Formats: sequence, structure tokens, C-alpha cells
Amino acid sequence: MNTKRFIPLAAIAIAYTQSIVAQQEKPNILFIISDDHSVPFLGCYGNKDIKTPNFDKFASQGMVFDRAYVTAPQSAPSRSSFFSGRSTISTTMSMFSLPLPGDVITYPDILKKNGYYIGVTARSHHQDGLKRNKDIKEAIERNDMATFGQRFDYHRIGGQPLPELKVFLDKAASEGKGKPFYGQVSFYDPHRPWDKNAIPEPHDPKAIKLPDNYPDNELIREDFARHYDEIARMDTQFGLMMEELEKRGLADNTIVVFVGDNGSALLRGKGTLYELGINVPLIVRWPGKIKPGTYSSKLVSGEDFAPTLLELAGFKADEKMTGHSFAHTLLGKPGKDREWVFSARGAHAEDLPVTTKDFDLIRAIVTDRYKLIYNPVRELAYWPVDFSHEPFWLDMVEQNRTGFIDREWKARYFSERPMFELYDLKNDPQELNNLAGKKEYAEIEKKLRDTMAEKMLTDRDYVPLPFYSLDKEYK
Ligand SMILES: [Ca+2]
Repeated sequence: MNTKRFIPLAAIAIAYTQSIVAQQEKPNILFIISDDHSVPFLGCYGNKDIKTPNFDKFASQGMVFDRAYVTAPQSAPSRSSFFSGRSTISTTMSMFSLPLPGDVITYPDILKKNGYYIGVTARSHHQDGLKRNKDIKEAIERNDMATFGQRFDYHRIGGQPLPELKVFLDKAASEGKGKPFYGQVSFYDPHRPWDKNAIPEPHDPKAIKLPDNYPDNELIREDFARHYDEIARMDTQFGLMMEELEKRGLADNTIVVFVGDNGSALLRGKGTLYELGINVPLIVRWPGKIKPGTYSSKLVSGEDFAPTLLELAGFKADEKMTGHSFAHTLLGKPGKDREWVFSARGAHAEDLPVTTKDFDLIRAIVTDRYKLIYNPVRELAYWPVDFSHEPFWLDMVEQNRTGFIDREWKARYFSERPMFELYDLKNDPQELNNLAGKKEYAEIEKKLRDTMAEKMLTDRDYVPLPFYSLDKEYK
């Protein structure tokens, strides 16, 4: 007799009951994303000008990170890392228009396999390819490249985050009865264009403190104030979303993550690998598990959410995931922290590679103190992503054309870039003083280049590795 096949019914019943109990104890996960949002544009980052009472309250209930970096300065690639736990290079997602390949395992896939009800809703997740262009859309469909409709139990693109969250929670309760849920909800705010009447009491352009060494004039202040307005509008809706969790009795057993998908569309923001481009807000709340009102300056990468959330839910990450779990940080336990994060810029949107608006290649390694930026196509002219038609930018272009532009702005926005940029973020947080090629920093630079090269190598990057002789000058 094959004893292995003989299992008493009572044992099956006990095992079944245990699995239901275990399932019910699993935390729900709500992953909320703002679209184009840099540190420090929330009150909880010490920003006194911006009105974000709901985010600040949420921050006081969870853990705030001020050194979270996305893997790319644009939505589609950055979000692919959130899902895959890998860099945009290793999953071939560094070109904006591409869909996430079907054989790339995401952490919601793993949660689903382990009994979760999973959904994604509101603003597009951008993982099924760029569909604005009819021909690209048809090519994606012809080749059956979109996978998100099949991956998720609930899949919707469109609608505002608050009503869409309610619909998703209803679905999770009815269709996913008894199962824990994973839900991703994305905001449209504060993506450009920035509305003039986003909130009843707009921010006063004159009262705003601009970042240090940022150009300053009326047009720029007006632009900045409208950015703050959109963040404040999002804040109100975010507050109502948290109330909705409370009302449904879900707040205590739901891990809520709030993160920006890439930096704000500002000068040296979105599309670039400077701090405003890749350092995004990150707040995580899990009542009873994460100590309320805590701050962390540990490095976090966009690759890290998948292994972290899987660990918090009690599951193993996929072996291809390269992210580091920061679950220990969230739970206040000792563990191995990241020493660096990697970020990459590739093609953006669907236009030809004429300026850095649609195409650029940049790689960056950020450590606790330093940042190395590698610009393989440094001669490509800078052109902003998403604000090339805004009055303040056109004004700067005109100033440059007529030769009346400030020398600093000319060097920063209208000149060829160096191949390498090295910044001491502790002494030079604005990234103004390029230390690359300087003898006294040669050792630090070499270490960063080696780290970058190894990451590019292991992720099979298509860009030449960043090796060069330090004696050779690059301007
Ligand atoms: Ca974005």
C-alpha cells in the first residue's frame, strides 16, 4: 500500500482550517503612488510652505524615508522595478514604450499564488506598453505583449484614486472573500500640466522658498506654487482614502506604502538622475508593527519593494529579484542595509532621439555620501521632460538665445555635459561641484565606477561600461 497517499480525512480538515486561519492573518497591502513627486515636497520632509496635513498625519503613524531612490526618472521604467524587484536594465524596461515581459515575475504574482486577491487601479501602471501612438498600440496587441489584464484579479486603468479604491475594496470583499488583498492605486497628481485652480486656497508664489541655487523669477515661482497646489489636492484625497480604510475596519491589518514614481518635472528633476529626478517620498505604515513617527535615512531602491513586501507577508522573493529587503528597518530589527542604489535613464515616450526630452542615456550610483553620474551621450542637448512649453522654460530659452542668461544656468541647461559627474552629497547637496577626475577623489571615483560597472554587467546593460583612464581628461 502506498502510505503516502493515505491521509486521514481529519488531518486534511485540520490542515485546511489552519491554512484559512493563516491566510486571514496575512496583512493586506495597499501600494499608493504619486506621479512625479520629489523629496522634499511634503510637509513631513520639513517643507514649511506646502500644505499636506494628511500626509503629515500619515507620516506620524508610520516610517518616513528621505533617501528612497527610484531606478529610473520616468514612470514606466521606474514602476516596472516596483513590480519586478529588478533594475529596468535587467528586465529590458529602460525604453518607455515597452511592456513588461510576460516571463518577468512580479511580487503581486507571488502574492496571488499564495492566496492573495490582487488588483491595480486608477492612473495607468504603464506596464503594458505605450498606447498613445496607434501604430505602437496595434503592434503590441498583434504580438500579444500586454500581460497585466491576466496577471491581476482586478485590473482597471482610469478614474480617480478615492472612488477607485472603494470599488477595489468592494471587489476584494466580494470576489476575494476571505483572502487578504494587494491593491495598487496611482494618483495623476502632481503630473504636469499643473492646474491653476487645483485647490480652493492656492499657494502664494511669493511666499515659497525655492530650492537653493534654483533660478528665481516670477514665472518660476508661479510654476512652483502650482506644483504645490497639485500635491495639496492629492493630500486631501489621500486623507479620505485613509479614512475609507478606517471605516471598513481595514487600517490595522493593512500595510500602506506611499511612494513617488519618479521626481517632479522640474529643472534637474524628472528625466535626470540628479536628486530631484530620483529621490522620492516614501512613507510606510503598519499599525502595531512599524513604530509610529519614525524617520530613516537608509538607502532604499525601487528594486526593494518586492522583496520587502514579500518578506513582511511571509513569502520568499523570486530568485531573479535583485532588490534588498528593508523589512528589518521597518520592523526596527538589525539587518543588512544597502550600500548603494543604481538608477538608469533611457528612451522616453515615442519621439526620435533629438534631445534629452525623448532620449538620453544616464547611469548613476548613489551611496550614503556620494553620487557618480555617467553620461555616455553627453553631447545630446538638454531639453526638459514635460515642461518644454511652460512660460518659465521658454523664458530661459529666450535668455539663452539673446545671450543674457546667467552663466550658471547656461552651464547647467544649455551646455554639453561632462562624461562623468561626481558629487559629495553631504557637502554639496545641490550637486554643483563636479569632483570627477580630481586626484584627491580618484579612489572614491574608482570604487563607484567599479560598483556601477558590476551592476551594469550583472544586469546585462547595453551601454559601454564606465571604465576609463583617470589620467585622461573628459570635459
Ligand atoms: Ca511619473
